[in-house]
Amino acid sequence: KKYNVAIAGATGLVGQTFLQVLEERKFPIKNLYLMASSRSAGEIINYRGKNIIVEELNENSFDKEIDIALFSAGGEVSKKFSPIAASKGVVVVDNSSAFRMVEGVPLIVPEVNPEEVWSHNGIIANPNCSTIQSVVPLKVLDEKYKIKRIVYSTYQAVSGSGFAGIKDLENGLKGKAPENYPHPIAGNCLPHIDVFLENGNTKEEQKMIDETKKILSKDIRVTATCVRVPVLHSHSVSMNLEFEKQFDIEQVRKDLAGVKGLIVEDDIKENIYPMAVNSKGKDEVFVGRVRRDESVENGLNLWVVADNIRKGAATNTVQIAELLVAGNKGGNL
Ligand code: 11C
Repeated sequence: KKYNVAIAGATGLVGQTFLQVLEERKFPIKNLYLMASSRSAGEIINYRGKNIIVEELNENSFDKEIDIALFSAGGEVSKKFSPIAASKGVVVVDNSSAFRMVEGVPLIVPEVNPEEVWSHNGIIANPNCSTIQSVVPLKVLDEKYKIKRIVYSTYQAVSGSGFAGIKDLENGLKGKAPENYPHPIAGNCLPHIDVFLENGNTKEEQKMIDETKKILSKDIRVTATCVRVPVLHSHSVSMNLEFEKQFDIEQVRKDLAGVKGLIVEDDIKENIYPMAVNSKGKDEVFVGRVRRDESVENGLNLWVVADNIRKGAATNTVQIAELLVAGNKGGNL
């Protein structure tokens, strides 16, 4: 069976990557509709040799027969148009933060909680990029050793801010002032991703905290510091974990090696560990620097890297759509 698929936000960085990933993974598409704001409407995008005109996303966009819509057009656009699409029988997989924490909206990382996809009421949320790559190694470790506390410290690429972030870094390297960030990102680290909240966390930090608990279905103690670094592609996350149960470090390496979609790169004698430059363009999550934190009982440190636009956004969204398609036994998705 083939499906009618729409992409909302088709001209953005994630939207463009949706197209690449759908093509690479041979997603069973009957008709593909590309949608964007009026600014981009009329642009022509080639998909598998066919020119498709980008339509303006509006209230009537979902009147035609569409099975699945992949949204990556920002939270406000999702809030407005995802419910309209869902009310017309479309299943929306939304990459924005608009519905992630809404009760009844599944928040899915296919390696972690694929079965929850079926509890949807028309909208399924794709988590924040830094959360996605972080929870992939956590499920097996929680099942075996019971996580007590997580400390995340992130090193996030400018592509997390879309084309505007990339432009700020490229221009900054030529000595130009930033337009997207409040300070230069070239030669700098900004402990500031998204807006600041009442409790002093940034929204990005709060997303990692809240989304981790929702995806793992567990009220774990989590804290995060999220930092924008002058890297073009791929986020890196240092994870400090504390477990209730004892563990054997060699067994932990084996546990991680057994996780689908996770690649262990950990040979310090050969200077092998995950790096942003190597994970660019890949769909897997990479983990290394697997070692005991000797300052606490049952403490573990990990270094986790993934392409934020692929596994952190487009690939994870398409994988969610693949779950729907694989589990569809002829009825509605
Ligand atoms: C960043 N993580 O790197 C953000 C981008 O909630 O989907 C994605 C924001 C989100 O800036």
